[in-house]
Amino acid sequence: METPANCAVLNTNESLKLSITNHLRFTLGAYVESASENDWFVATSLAVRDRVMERATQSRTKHRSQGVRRVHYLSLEYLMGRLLENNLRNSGLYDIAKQALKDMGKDLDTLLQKEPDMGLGNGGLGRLAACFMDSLSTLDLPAIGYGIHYEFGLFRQEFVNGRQVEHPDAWMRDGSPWKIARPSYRQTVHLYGKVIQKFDEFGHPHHEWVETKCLLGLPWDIPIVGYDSSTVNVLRLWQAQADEDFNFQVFNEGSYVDALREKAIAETVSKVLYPNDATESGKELRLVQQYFFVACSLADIVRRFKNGYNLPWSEFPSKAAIQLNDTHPAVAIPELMRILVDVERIDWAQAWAICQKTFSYTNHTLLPEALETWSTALFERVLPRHLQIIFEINHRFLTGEVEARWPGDMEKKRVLSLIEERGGGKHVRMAHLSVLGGHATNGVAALHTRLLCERLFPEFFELYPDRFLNLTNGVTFRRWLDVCNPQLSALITESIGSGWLKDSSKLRELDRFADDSSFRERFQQIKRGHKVHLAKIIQDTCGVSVSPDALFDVQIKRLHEYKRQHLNLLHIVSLYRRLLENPQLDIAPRVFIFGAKAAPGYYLAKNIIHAINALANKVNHDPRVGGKLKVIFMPNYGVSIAERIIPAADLSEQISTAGKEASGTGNMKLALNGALTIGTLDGANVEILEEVGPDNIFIFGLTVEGVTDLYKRGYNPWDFYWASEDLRLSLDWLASDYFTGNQDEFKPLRDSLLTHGDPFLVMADYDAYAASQAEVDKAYRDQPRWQKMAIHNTARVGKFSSDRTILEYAEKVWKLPQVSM
Ligand code: 26Q
Repeated sequence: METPANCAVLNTNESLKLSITNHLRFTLGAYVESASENDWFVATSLAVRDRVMERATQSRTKHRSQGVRRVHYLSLEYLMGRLLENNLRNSGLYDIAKQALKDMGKDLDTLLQKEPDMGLGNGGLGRLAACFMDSLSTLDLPAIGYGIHYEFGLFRQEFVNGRQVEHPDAWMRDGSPWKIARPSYRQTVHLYGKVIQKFDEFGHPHHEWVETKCLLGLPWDIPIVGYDSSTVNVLRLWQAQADEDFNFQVFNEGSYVDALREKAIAETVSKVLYPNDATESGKELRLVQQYFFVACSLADIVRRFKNGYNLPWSEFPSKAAIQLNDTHPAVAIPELMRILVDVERIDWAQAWAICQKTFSYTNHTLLPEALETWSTALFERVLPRHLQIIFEINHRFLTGEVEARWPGDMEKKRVLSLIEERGGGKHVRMAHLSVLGGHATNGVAALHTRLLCERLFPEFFELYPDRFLNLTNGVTFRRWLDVCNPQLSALITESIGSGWLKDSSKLRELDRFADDSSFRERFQQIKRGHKVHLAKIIQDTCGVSVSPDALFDVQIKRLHEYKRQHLNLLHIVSLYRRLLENPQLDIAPRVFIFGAKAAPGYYLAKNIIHAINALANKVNHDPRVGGKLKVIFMPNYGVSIAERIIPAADLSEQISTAGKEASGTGNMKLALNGALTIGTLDGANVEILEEVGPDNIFIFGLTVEGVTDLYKRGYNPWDFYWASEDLRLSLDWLASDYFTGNQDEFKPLRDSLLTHGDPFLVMADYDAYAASQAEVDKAYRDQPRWQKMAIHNTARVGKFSSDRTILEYAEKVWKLPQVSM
């Protein structure tokens, strides 16, 4: 006989029904008969959570009792999206839940749409962290993700007269059924204050950080359910709270209101995600956010080490690996040094060795403006002791290893220093700190890693060649195929078995089906089904009707000049113009689909959004184009909208200036779902080309070397302007008053391409891009050929599973065991 307690969490129809109705009645206080859709969504999520939490506890217990090494992933961003469908599919509960709800008169798929996205990130870096969490649990690797419990995630985007308007994203205004507060693991964080040197009774000096301000960090845990695995790791997000004791003094002085104002200020620390995907430097709150979550996370890791084992500190790295997701959490390096040297009183050299064995760093960008630096003046005010530690690390490095390798070479010292001197001020180079403070630095695609070694860190690479390695990014095939495209997932499983979901190399077995016309027909029908669905969404959100038989041409990613949405835009203007000149122009009908948010202060990016919307407004209402052209800008692009667009895409735009896009991951998701790539030889496109073969991809434009040569020769965009009539007319038309009635509206865009030197070589690549687009058009009109190419894409991108990436991290960087339950 089952005990009632056990009955409550069985994976059966009856048990799930009981759980859901119990949550409706006892957790939410609702009547089953009159509960809202949102109540049903919450109750269903809680019923699933019940089934998952026990496994989270078991995983933790097992990891602790076996004393295995864990990886601690430190990231300022996690773009988790929705969790219910993912957790249902990964845990094999989807069909049971669907039936159970149906029995109670509810439609699961409708409830799934009730869930708000957890959008605690900007773009690729944040979504990568989410894919990695999925793979870590799936592969039974012991892991904890640490981040910030932002009250407001990335802004919600609206268009008003074609312009981006930002609104707050109150993702957890109604609470979230997935997160659980852990008040017993609350941490205290110190900030500001000053450092004093003290001496013990033997005359040995040490440092004390005093007169600090205190903050509390409350952890919220989110269970991470792997696919077909018993491991449930957690994502632990810190929320800032005021330290009530600290304010007691003020209360006693009768300044009740002042005290509460202090409290409100303390709580701003985890209030909002910075909506930039390139550095916004010098913002004190950002530094405080970084240190706040790093200090909480390290204290948590240290607590676990001290309570769990009775080991000397030298064994710390054998229990804990810490991965820095870009330099954003790099203050963890001086923080661990502070704990070891000031608190635990370990000598410097030993502490430094522990640090280097513990940390590793992933670089996500080569763009000089996106490399984080902090002015030493600001750093000293917020974290005085940490700045001292950084200076000491730097002093020992420059006078030790650098001097030994390049005696007397001041130039080498200048370029390697952790401190940069510019414009009269000193700045801490967080990337240098990250390379120096760890044992591994990796880039996120082969080309990017090569450029990292050759161009960004050549002297560090000379000094420590073994410290650098490539770990090409990947994406989780569960969310980006099984969840978002269950129809294709089922067809693949029917054709080659379900092994591909855990071993993506098996997808290659699909390759031979490219020559099977009945398979091609089914593959195409699935794509068409998604296009019909997306067309409906487009109709509902944009009020534009599009044909599912048109070529769906998709560019979805953050808006940035280097990603060159304006290159795409110029080509559409050209098509529009050529169609008006010649209404008989024989081209396959196309729907151009954009999804992109611009950083609120990125003026030119917002100008490009406005230009695309203005063009869309004209094209979509112009009867003369005969339905051959539509332009759609889907507002509020995010994970959930991506899950609708990606399965419906025919063409994937990956058109960054060569050398600027570190990897890209949307390129992988789209290829996996059978979209063909039009792209430059940049980031992971290079490796996608290697995998799918040159016949199944459209590559154009300058290479990294071509870009360098062009700059060396002296780039003049006017040369290209005058050389291409098509380009000239398109750009001039766009910048005229035709699209908005105001001839100055898109002057910033035009000026950036001409008077301001076109830093991302849009003009230089335009003709090659247009020619490549003509090839796309030709290929699409040969549908059997196109379908074959699409199938080869799905079949050949198994390399880009985040499982492969994570297994490489586990083997080469973290040295982690797989621990099955
Ligand atoms: C830094 C300081 C202050 C405010 C914001 C930031 C900040 C925030 C987010 C800087 C950068 C980011 C995000 C960068 C990012 O998403 N990079 C992308 O990472 C992907 C995963 O590796 C790559 O595929 C993309 O090529 C890369 O652009």
